Amino acid sequence: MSKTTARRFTVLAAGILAALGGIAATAPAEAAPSTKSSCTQNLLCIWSDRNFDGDFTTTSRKAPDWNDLPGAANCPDETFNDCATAVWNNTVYTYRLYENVGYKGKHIDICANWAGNLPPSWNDRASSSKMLRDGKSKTCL
Ligand SMILES: [Ca+2]
Repeated sequence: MSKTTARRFTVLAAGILAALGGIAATAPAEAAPSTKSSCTQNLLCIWSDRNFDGDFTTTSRKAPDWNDLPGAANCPDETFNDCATAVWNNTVYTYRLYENVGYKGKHIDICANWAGNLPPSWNDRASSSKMLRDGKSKTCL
């Protein structure tokens, strides 16, 4: 990188930082949105809105009733039951989501490390989940 290019980059970076500082200064402190970075390793992370937004919760291994998952203040009935729109399977195992509590009804498999919005037919539908110990599914997202 030439000196001129480096200087331009520095000026640009300073401008971006100033802009971000301005945004942070005007945003209400209590309105911190959940972001994808909230999802730590070895967890199945769940968001109520598209693109990792809205209410956020995590689970691992077995979650037989998503009514019991915390953090769904803005979901109907304030539970994650029928309220999940985006997920990140931040684990090395496949996770299976079920349409009903108690691992009942139809299911969809989420591949290890898959992150995204659930298909439209699964929006606000999942009600329980479990990790598949035997690893991979042939038809996971
Ligand atoms: Ca359901």
